Amino acid sequence: MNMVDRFQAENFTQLTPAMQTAFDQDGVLLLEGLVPPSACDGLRAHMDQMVDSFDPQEHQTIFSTTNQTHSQEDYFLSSGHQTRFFYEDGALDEDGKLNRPFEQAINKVGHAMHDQDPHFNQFSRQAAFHTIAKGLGVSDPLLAQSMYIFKQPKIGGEVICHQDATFIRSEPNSCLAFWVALEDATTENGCLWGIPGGHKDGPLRTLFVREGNTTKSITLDKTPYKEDMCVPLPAPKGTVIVFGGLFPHMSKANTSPKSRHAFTLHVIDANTHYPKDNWLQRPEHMPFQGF
Ligand SMILES: O=C(O)CCC(=O)C(=O)O
Repeated sequence: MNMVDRFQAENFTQLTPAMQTAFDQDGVLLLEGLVPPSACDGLRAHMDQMVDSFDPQEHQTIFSTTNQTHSQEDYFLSSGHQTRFFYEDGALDEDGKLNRPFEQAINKVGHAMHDQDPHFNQFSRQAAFHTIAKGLGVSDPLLAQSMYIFKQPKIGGEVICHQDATFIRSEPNSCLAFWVALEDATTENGCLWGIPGGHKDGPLRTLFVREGNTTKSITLDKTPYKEDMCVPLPAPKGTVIVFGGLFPHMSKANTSPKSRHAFTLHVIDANTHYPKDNWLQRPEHMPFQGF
């Protein structure tokens, strides 16, 4: 198994040549300890409060209209500049009613907390992320998307192998992901997996685009991912996993009794074109902003 290099990054100030080389070769960079435990705990506590103050009725009304699919899609499609709560597959019955307690039903929150919420804003715009983005070639980084992923104990769903440029596409590709372990992510509770070097093994496979009020996937290239080369990327709390838009990665279902909370941030380069058919769009008065 081709394991990827790991770097101790408690006192991170700059990317080292070894980090640059690892990122170029593997397509992924594991920076352990980059985010202090107190900052991870702070973000988790803040999300706890957001969950406590969210009214699940607000979400369920979306499912009570006659055209349920459209309403659900609209809730997603208009989330690019908002803070929206998305459920695990199977957490709602056919009438759109939750079949488990709200706090155990949430899959993720997204996609603009970095602009909407002061705590997330501060976390997302930490100096180290800016330095890393620039160091890895994103000359004028814009923060496009933030997500808080719960990977709930027992029901946290699988994420199949994909490339993030499918969802955050710029021309040319400049998507860079920061995936932050807010608690220990292990093979038991559904850590990330990735294919070292997979970013060089074939082009972007799929596009996920908006078409009117709905979305569709377009196959660009049928080259299969070499999933047998996929390796686990266990990440102790505070680790930041950085990867580009072409890096194939996935995570297995969390069948363990432990949660696996993570925060992700995606940036693109302002010096690229961001197509209008990307699913994630901003209203004109709320453009993507930099660090
Ligand atoms: O956190 C996970 O389990 C998967 C996240 C992921 O693949 C993504 O956000 O692109």
